[in-house]
Amino acid sequence: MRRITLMQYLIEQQRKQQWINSDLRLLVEVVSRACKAISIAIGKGALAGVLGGAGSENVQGEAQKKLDVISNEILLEANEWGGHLAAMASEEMDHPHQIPHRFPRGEFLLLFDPLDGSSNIDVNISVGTIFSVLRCPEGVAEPDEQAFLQPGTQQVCAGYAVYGPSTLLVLTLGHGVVCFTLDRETGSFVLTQEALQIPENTREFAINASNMRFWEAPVRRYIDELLAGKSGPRGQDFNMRWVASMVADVHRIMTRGGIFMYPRDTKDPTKAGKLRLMYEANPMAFIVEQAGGAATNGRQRILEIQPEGLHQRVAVILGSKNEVERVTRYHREMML
Ligand code: AHM
Ligand code: MG
Repeated sequence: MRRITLMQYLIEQQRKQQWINSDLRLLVEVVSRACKAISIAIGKGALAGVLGGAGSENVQGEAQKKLDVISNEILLEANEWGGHLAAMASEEMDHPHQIPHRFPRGEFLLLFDPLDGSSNIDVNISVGTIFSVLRCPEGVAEPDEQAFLQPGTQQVCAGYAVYGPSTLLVLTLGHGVVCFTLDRETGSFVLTQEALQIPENTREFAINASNMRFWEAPVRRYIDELLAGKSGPRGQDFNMRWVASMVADVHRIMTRGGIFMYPRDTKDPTKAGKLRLMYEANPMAFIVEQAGGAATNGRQRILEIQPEGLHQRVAVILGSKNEVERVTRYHREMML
């Protein structure tokens, strides 16, 4: 079989399909190189003294891990100088990061969660990087927060890296989803799966059930029905999985189907959910839809939500289409 590296794949997308231009190609290449560097740092673990807390908090008041800070730095430094970006935004930074004036500016905005699931780092469980690419609005020279507040339908590219037994890069340019595996010997990402498709039906669900007492009625109903198994209204048994790294949970769903839910709950009425819209929910929703799945917040399609803040939280229900549609229907029937 012909080995196609990420670079070859992108050049072909630019040359034959004309889905991307040189700047977007460079952007994806640079992000993939940064992911490789993050993968190496994570792989060294305790040997490099990178485990444990950084002693700081991010804008959401969450304690940062050393690797959160390192991964954020790697992505910023890699992307600053290439001339492909107008600005960047990250889960780990309060405000957008401007491109230093000594470098040329490009047309794209890059958003990322540099190390998602980082509470799993110290116990050696899979973590990942999630990213989303938007166009900078016309005529905006110094993109502020407002420039980033575009609905997910405007994304031109999204992807995630999973740092697990293998390091994978899953990518969409808006024409299906492809997966690359890092060849640690050559240092290249090699195409290992094309046209990923999420099965429409599933018997597997992912939710943090410790929050059950805070769930809203439609989510309770749905999960109760699944738990009732064969003798319940669904007439079949369901299996549960929860890694607590969204990238790992979503990648399982991309591979064999399933439904992932981090619903809105009553734990903290000021928060619409736990996950962040701009650099977690939107890129994952784009990827999942491109693989034939669905993604809603129970009330509407995630990609159509008009963002109000860079770090805004949102409920997330995504994965196998028929299950996501069922939960969304329960919300429609029970919440209006
Ligand atoms: P993070 O971006 O601070 O790592 O938080 C997001 C993570 C997701 O990866 C995961 O799905 C979720 O938080 C797990 O939450 P919980 O610990 O409540 O189960
Ligand atoms: Mg995260």
